[in-house]
Amino acid sequence: MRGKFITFEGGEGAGKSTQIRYLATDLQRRGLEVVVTREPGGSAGAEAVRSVILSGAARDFGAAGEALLFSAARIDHIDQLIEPSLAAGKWVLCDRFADSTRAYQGVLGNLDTRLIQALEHVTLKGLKPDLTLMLDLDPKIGMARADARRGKSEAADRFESEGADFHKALRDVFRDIAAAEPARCVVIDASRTQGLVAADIITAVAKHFKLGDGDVVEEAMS
Ligand code: Z5A
Repeated sequence: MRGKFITFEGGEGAGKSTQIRYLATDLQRRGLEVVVTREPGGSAGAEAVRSVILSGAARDFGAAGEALLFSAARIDHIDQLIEPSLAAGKWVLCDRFADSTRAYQGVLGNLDTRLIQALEHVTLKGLKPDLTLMLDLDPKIGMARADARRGKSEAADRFESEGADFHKALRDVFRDIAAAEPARCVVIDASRTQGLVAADIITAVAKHFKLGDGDVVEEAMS
């Protein structure tokens, strides 16, 4: 049986990477095979594109140029990892996916919606997440978490260095995407402790896919 495809979206420092680990543990304990991956990246070719984009070297290409690069990376990621894993019955948990292109390059980059739709058409070839978890957090808190994690010596990357207005607008865009596709998206309040957020996510996933209760929920909350 084909596996399931779950994506995590949200602003900087919302806790996506942290929460993917909790969910992966829960699903593995249920006996499911899980693949954890991320965008940009997740395959050799896409990781190479990731370092170019996050270094800021492609910033001068503008939003359209960056959208093309994210799309090229996504094609490799889907072909090399996501589709083969789903076909093998694995559950794929992905840290960011096409909603990030819609939000960062599409809306905040002021690109024509038709360009984003055309890119999705050629890139995704019909692939759509079965579930998207939108981690919603005040960007001030998210940026503070990311700053603390990065430490003083490390420079902010291409998107971390955008201003407060950008990150505030981003939060609204992700909320709008979730509101427009309620059957696919669940908004999670990411302002609480890691355990409480994990418990919410595991409950949402169990409900969405009609799984029984897992044992990671109580553990995460303790
Ligand atoms: N991008 C794009 O523009 N277009 C696209 O199509 C795609 C991406 C796919 C990738 O950056 C950048 O590419 C991203 C969008 C853009 N830019 N930004 N900004 P990335 O992969 O390097 O970073 P990220 O995706 O933004 O994730 P992140 O900064 O690593 O944040 P996170 O994964 O959501 O959070 P985390 O690493 O789990 O947690 C951050 C810190 O907070 C860490 O120290 C945790 O221990 C802590 N944390 C986590 N949860 C909590 C709670 N609940 N309470 C307190 N502290 C917590």
